[in-house]
Amino acid sequence: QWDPYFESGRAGIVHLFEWHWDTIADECETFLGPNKFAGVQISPPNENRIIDSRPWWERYQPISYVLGTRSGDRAALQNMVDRCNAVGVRIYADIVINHMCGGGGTGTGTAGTYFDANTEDFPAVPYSAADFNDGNCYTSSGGIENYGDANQVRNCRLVSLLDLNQGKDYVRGKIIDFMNDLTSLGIAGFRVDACKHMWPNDLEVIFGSLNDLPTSKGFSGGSRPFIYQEVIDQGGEPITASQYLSIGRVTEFKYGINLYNNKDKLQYFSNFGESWGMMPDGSALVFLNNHDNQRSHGGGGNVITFEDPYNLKIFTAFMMAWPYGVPRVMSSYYFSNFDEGPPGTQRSVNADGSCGNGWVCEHRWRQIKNLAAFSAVAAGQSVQNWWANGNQIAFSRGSKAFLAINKERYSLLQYLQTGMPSGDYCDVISGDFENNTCTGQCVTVDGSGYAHINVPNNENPFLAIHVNALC
Ligand code: AAO
Repeated sequence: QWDPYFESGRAGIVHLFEWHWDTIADECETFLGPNKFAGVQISPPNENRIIDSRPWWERYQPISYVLGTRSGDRAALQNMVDRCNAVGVRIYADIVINHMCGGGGTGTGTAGTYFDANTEDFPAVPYSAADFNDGNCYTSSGGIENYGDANQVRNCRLVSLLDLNQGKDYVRGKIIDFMNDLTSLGIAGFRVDACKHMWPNDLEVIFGSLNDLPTSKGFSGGSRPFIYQEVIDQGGEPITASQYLSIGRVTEFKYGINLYNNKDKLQYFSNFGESWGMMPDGSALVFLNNHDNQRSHGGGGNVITFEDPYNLKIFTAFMMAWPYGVPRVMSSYYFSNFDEGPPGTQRSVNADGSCGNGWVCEHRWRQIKNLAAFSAVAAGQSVQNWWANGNQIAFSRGSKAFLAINKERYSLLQYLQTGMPSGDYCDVISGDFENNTCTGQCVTVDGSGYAHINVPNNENPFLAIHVNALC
């Protein structure tokens, strides 16, 4: 449950936050597959409560496990998964199993199912009041009041969301059926929402009971669904990420904060990873920002987002080049308030490959787009030839790939060991390598592995070469 089952030659998961299934299918075929991205994290696929203003966060209020949301219905989901798998791009579903919708009120969800949140009645599952944790929560409000008390964090309501009791066999069974339904469609794994708010033992039983990924969808026999659990651990609370490491991977929230806090101290990064107080490499799912903290939910602040393109590009390059964790790239839409839902129209693609209609599409920015192929080539190679000079660094991944970053106020002009075989390589940051043609600067590596490296102090102050892109 730690292996994302990337196809070989692929790297990186892109979170296509709030994208429609049909648009994701197109993106797999026309962009993600050709550019060697490995996977997509999709928004929650099951029915949610409709909130009048249609905020993004209504997706985190399940009404049933029927597959129908504003991203599309079951048929569209199946079609997307098949089309993405066919071009080597895996799909991982964001799933909300800690709770159902917020308390109070009645209504109809996005798939047309009736619910009553006063009596905790969700007939399409079905769940009724006995399936919720109310009797196990001892705060006066019934909600989480103190993150210092693990019992209430796990048994009381998170921001009033009706808290399911995963200790019950019946509830476990419904969650298992839901997850098995998704993998039967060819979905390769899950980002599991709000794991801090569930008991690790319950999750272990649930995830341990899942079917293997189906061989009929191209997975090899015995493949366990990939699991990455959302646990926000920045220290200071009794619930820690380490309590979940035996179950699957965990989102490493210290990663983005460490990058942000040290963004002008590149020379310190030579041992970035576990020795910085983060979880072991094989446990981590890493990212610069996510859909919450880019808009001040679930913490926020102190992270690098698309609003700082300079640092976003540089540190995405570092993330994709450095061997720690499974990297995830956030792909956003523009917003002017923190609740605003996605644009009403699907992303369009401009002549230069960027997106229109209000979608940011960080993953399409040239300097980020070209990192998937770079990272895939580097896989399995160790960091070598580390070089640092204040706020300038360079390193190679074995003899396959080489990255140099310049955050000083002057050009980086050095004769450096790249570790690579002699040849003329295409810098895939200053340009592209497409149809065997390089539009970026050429870097000549001599017979001893050295090259004259020139990284100007401009808006793209880094350089990346690898053995699959020659001039
Ligand atoms: C909405 C409304 C609510 C309403 C509710 C029900 O906004 O007013 O009561 O509906 O009607 C999302 C939105 C919520 C939304 C919800 C449901 O963010 O606003 O509520 O959908 O529609 C905690 C959880 C974490 C969670 C995060 C947001 O532990 O799991 O809150 N993230 C996931 C999703 C998220 C989603 C949900 C869960 C719910 O990614 O999109 O909510 O499905 C501390 C704790 C964290 C805690 C934060 C909460 O963090 O450690 O565990 O996250 O507090 O703010 C520093 C600290 C850091 C600390 C942080 C904030 O950074 O280092 O540890 O400050 O204090």
